[in-house]
Amino acid sequence: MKRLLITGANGGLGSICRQSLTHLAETIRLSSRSDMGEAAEHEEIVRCDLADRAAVEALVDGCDGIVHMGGQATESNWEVIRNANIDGMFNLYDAARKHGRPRIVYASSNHAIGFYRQNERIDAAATTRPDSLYGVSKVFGEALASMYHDKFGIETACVRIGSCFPQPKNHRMLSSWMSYDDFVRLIECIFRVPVLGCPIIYGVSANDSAWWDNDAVSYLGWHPRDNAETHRARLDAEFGKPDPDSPDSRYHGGQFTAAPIQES
Ligand code: 15L
Repeated sequence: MKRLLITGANGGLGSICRQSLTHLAETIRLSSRSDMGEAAEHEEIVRCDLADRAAVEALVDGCDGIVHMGGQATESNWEVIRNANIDGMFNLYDAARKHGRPRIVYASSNHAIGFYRQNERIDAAATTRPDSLYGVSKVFGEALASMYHDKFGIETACVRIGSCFPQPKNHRMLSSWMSYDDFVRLIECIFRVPVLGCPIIYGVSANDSAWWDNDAVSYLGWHPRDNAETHRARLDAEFGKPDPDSPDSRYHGGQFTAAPIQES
């Protein structure tokens, strides 16, 4: 690509993208609401609030790929969710429609299906069961991506990211964890495949106890290599046996299923 836009470049995964995706484009344009430091030679830095429609139009102009990591990444009150994940998503997609229809990686989340029980294995065809306002906003984003694909041909990989951290932090993440290396390999596959479409992809490593089936996207050629199981002994030693009645042991979405609606 000539220019790849990474939104949310200061977030946990945005920073990984900034470090690890330089080989995908001649220029990487980075956006965030906060200070991103000095631009490297191949970088352009744009401070931008996704809720600002005109600013997002200018941000997207000239980009032939987008990795959309921006927005609110956990549960919050409705105003925060709406600005970042509803208005922000619309602004991004409508700008993409007007400016060359770039291919998009959308950071959706397992919280779009968080109310499935941990004894249920699901695939991309499963009905959504969001576990929070945040999860609802991720379902909205997937629906928006689908509409912009069907109507305007914009291709999006809707990645329902599990728990993408350096290592699993608790027993739930033995199922939901995705390593940074598997995440980067996934983004490479998404931009390499000749025809992407608008698939739902579960962002999860090759964990022995994974709940999510990615058979529908085997055409991407993505073969995750890491396995959270290698962390089980450490987690057992640190936390002991998990409480079977805790939301973290019951539902795919863990604690998000028990989060209250926050007043503004
Ligand atoms: C998410 O969607 C969050 O962005 C992340 O912080 C984790 O909480 C993750 O889900 C998870 O479910 O572990």
